[in-house]
Amino acid sequence: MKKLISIAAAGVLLLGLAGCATDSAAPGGDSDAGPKALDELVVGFAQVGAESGWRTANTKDIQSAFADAGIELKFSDAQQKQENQIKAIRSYIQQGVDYIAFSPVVETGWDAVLNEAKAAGIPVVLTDRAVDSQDESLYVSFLGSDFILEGEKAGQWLLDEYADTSEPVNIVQLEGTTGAAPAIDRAEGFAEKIAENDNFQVIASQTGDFTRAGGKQVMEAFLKSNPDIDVVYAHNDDMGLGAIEAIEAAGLTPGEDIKIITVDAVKDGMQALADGKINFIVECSPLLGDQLVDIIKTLNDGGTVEKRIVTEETTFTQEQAIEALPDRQY
Ligand code: GZL
Repeated sequence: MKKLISIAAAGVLLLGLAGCATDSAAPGGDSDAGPKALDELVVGFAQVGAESGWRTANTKDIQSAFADAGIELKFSDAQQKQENQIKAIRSYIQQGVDYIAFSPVVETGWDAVLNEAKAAGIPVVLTDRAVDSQDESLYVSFLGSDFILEGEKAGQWLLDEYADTSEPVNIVQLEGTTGAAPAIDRAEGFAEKIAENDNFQVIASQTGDFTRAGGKQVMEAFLKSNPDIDVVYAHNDDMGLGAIEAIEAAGLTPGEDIKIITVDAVKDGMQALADGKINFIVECSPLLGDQLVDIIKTLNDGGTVEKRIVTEETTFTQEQAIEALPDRQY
């Protein structure tokens, strides 16, 4: 009799384990039970920080999209520190959320924590910024911009603007956060494009960490050590706005004595563009919330999503900014 009971108990244990393995491997819940109701879903989002107008617009848009969808969003702000994002992701794994989404502050150093999410059966979606991991199974999808193209668009404007110039054009570059995908790629795309005109030379390049204060501080140093700067290429509006403060403090006229190109097209940047203090802005949309909700809903329904979903973006001249400003959402 004892033998019979022990075999039955072993059988129940195996079934239970099998059931557990199926549950933990199923994205967003138990694949046998089908999709969860949206109000049962929990998503953990690890945000970079609140370093720029773009970031605060991105956070607001994601939070309102999940609120509108009735999906619980756990949110963390890493103050631009990778260790804080990793801590937040680990905490979401501990809490057993259904999905994790995050914008990696830098490209490298994510494999360990993403493998922990994978082992826990929690699908991960990258938003805004990418990781350089060789193992693409560590995330379901990347949703964001083509930063190389953004850099190329900035460089193309310069080529057109100086098409008839035979004089050297001295450019200083305000880089985004060191190691961040937008900083790496916007520099790459821009450099490739301006190489088409050998009058262009980047005489100084340094990170302003995507902040207005950082852009101002670096631009002050550039102005002190470079007497004849023609152009500033800033990887985001906030650093460009900081550069404007430094240029004006030096008694020069931004947009005229020194031309400025930035990326993002947030309201403050567009206002400076309309006022003639910035000459050209390449748009980078922070409005990723609805697309992220759609990805989560599709996965929850057992569907599949594209590995890379690139957002639609445009560019703005001073005239276009004057027209677009009244309807600008962020
Ligand atoms: C780009 C985003 C960048 C913005 C900056 O998608 O990661 O970070 O261009 C923001 O304004 O700080």
